[in-house]
Amino acid sequence: MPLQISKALKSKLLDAQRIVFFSGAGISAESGIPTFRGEEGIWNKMRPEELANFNAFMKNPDLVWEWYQHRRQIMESKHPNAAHFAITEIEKYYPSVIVVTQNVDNLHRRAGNTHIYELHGNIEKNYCVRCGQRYDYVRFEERRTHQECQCGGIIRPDVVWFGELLPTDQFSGAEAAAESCDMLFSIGTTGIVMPAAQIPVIAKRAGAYTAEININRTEQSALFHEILSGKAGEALSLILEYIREVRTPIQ
Ligand code: BV8
Ligand code: ZN
Repeated sequence: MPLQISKALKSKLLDAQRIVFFSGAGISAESGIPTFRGEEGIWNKMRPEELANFNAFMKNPDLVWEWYQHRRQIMESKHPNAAHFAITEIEKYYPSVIVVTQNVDNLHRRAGNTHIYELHGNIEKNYCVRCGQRYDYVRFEERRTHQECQCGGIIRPDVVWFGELLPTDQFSGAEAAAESCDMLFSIGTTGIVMPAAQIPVIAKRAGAYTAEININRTEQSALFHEILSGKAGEALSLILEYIREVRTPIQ
């Protein structure tokens, strides 16, 4: 059955002023970036505990560094897809459109979104564990061995590992956005990882109309007013098409 937008969702899109798009790895799947927990998920081959945590990194920096270099290489050759670009276009039709992403792949930024909270960091950013010196958007040729700072400290990716706190400015900004939006779309996330998965709960509690866009049901599906069961690119293009029919661009 082709994807459709319900009457309720249409009327909300007509009157909304502030929309939050909450995204997970599934929004980047159509760009060719593997998700974490799908059939081809990267967590299937190796467990997050082994790689995406600080102790694993300090115990075996080369292994973890190589994994991130491998993922950077994948991301370098990929591009934002229709889902990312639809959100950038939707920005033109509403006073406030905010992206809250769990992804570290930088694709929302590359698609031109202007207001983004990166809850789990950004794989293109790095810093020295010892002195904090930043090495953002530096392209390290060396793939296998970890890199050291001038001070001798180890350079790590600026992503949030399991057991690490989320950047407070990012998470509090995302919470405030969820508390004050009229609508929240949750796109391509299993809704497992905390505290990120709280964002749709906060929005709903604050009275926002919430919709989930996913190719599967998730642990959070029961939370949402509406489920759009389909691919992110397709669903968001359909939503953009409807918005273009009923609203005029404000910027
Ligand atoms: C913290 C960055 C506290 C690194 C990531 C037990 C219960 C509750 C919580 C915990 C617990 N034990 C431990 C915790 C806390 C832990 C946690 O939540 N664990 C989970 C696994 C249970 N959380 C943490 O550790 C967080 N920190 O809690 O600190 C603290 C307190 C005091 C003092 C110190 C600390 C930090 C979590 C951050 C981890 N970092 N990433 C990196 O990327 O390398 S998480 C990682 O998972 C990614 O960020 C990813 O975005 C995120 C969530 O995954 P999803 O995005 O949902 O991706 P997934 O593959 O799972 O799903 C894809 C979905 O897309 C699927 O639903 C699929 O159907 C759908 N899909 C696929 N294709 C499409 C599609 N949908 C639409 N269209 C398509 N085409
Ligand atoms: Zn240093």
